[in-house]
Amino acid sequence: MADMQQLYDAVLNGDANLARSVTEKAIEDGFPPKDLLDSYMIPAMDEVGRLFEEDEYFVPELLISARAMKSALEILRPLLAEGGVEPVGKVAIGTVKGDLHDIGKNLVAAMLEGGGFEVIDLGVDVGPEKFIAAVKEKGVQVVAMSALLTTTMPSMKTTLQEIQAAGIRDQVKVMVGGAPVTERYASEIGADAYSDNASAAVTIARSFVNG
Ligand code: B1M
Repeated sequence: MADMQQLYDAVLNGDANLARSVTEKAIEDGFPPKDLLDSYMIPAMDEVGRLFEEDEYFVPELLISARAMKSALEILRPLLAEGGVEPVGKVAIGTVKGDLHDIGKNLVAAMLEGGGFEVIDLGVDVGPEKFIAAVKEKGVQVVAMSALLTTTMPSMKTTLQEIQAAGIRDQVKVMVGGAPVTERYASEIGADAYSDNASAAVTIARSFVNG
């Protein structure tokens, strides 16, 4: 019988191989995929977020936990889709035009997935047209933009202006983040929220979809 505490610990400690093998064993043993996610993996990621906020975990620990979570999720994702489990919401995330940094963006995407969101990862160097297409064609409720360069931060403003010009601003909440971005900048450009870390981004996205 799979030891489910091991799954929680594997995500918490960033052990991707163990996370994968316990998940495989649990599925073989007949554990419902959604229980694995809701009762062990998401609580472990919540704990990772808490430890990060309390300065007990740092970026490397976040990254390895996110990787462990992702490797177990790869097994669960098709099973969850089959079971018709609805995601809590849909987010399109990308690093803005001109910017190729993706470590922080990937971490935010993995934490959002861990938080039960369907994440459409648009990648890096993402222009306004791709964010707009995700809102129009995929029905995302949240657009999340990341920038690591002071020279690419204005792409966030341009994207917001183009979302407005496309007439879809009221259909979507926009969140921004990345090392040089500030709360003040977010409010100046008319974003709905700023987040300085991946775990807070999940809390904000949840507040958006829960009204
Ligand atoms: Co670049 N780089 N880089 N770089 N790079 C920085 C950002 C820099 C600060 C280094 C420095 O000079 N000290 C500097 C920017 C200066 C500035 O503009 N103020 C810089 C520069 C100048 C450049 C180049 C221009 C260098 C050159 O070619 N001359 C070039 C630009 C390329 C381009 O993008 N067009 C460049 C290239 C690169 C590499 C390709 C080598 C590599 C990126 C690899 C990759 O991402 N795949 C790289 C790296 C690794 C860095 C540093 C060292 C690390 C960035 C990182 O990954 N941090 C960085 C210096 C530093 O930060 N110490 C630097 C870890 C990551 C987890 O943190 O992304 O901040 P971060 O994400 C956090 C939060 O910000 C937040 O959550 C994350 C987790 O808590 N967050 C969000 C991020 N996005 C969010 C979105 C949200 C919410 C929260 O929702 C919307």
